[in-house]
Amino acid sequence: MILYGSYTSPFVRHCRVALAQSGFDFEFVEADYAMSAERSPTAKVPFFSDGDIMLTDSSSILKFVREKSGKPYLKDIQDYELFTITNTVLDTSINLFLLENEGFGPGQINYLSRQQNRIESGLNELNTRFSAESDVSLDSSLRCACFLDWALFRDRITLDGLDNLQGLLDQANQDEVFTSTAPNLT
Ligand SMILES: N[C@@H](CCC(=O)N[C@@H](CS)C(=O)NCC(=O)O)C(=O)O
Repeated sequence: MILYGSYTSPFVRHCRVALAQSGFDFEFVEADYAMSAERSPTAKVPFFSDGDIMLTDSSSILKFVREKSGKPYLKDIQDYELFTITNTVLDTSINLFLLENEGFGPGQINYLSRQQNRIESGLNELNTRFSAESDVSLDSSLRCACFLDWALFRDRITLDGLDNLQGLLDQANQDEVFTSTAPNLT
């Protein structure tokens, strides 16, 4: 099994954690923009190969790894819903981050201020749906912890007043597999 990606991507991190939890032997290969444009139809990381199987999205990679190791993946509709809300907030945050690096922000483009509002409303909603006791073995919780840690690392958010999300992240940080994949360890 080979996982291709970057050390800072939260999508890649989630796959690294799942692979480490599975106990499967896998190789991690750093992929730059040129390699991902050549190997993935969406020109994004992560992408993954296992023999003839080629997967190009963190969600399909996670489903493959969880099922191959006999573990549940998004066990019920609420787990799935939380995963997808988190993904939308994460995608939006990354989109804004990349655009701001190119000099475009919410101050200049209306759509980007809607994107910024989406991040704020999404975070507030996630704070009501997760708790410090949320089960961090679930992929919805793990996706959220990967998002929060990335957004803090990139100074995109604060967790002031979002105590449940802070509690969820604190809980994830008890796990050595999670901490060993932190974006600041690059
Ligand atoms: N839906 C994809 C999203 C992956 C994604 O957005 N990856 C970012 C890195 S965190 C990327 O490769 N961005 C490159 C670009 O936007 O050009 C997944 O879940 O794998």
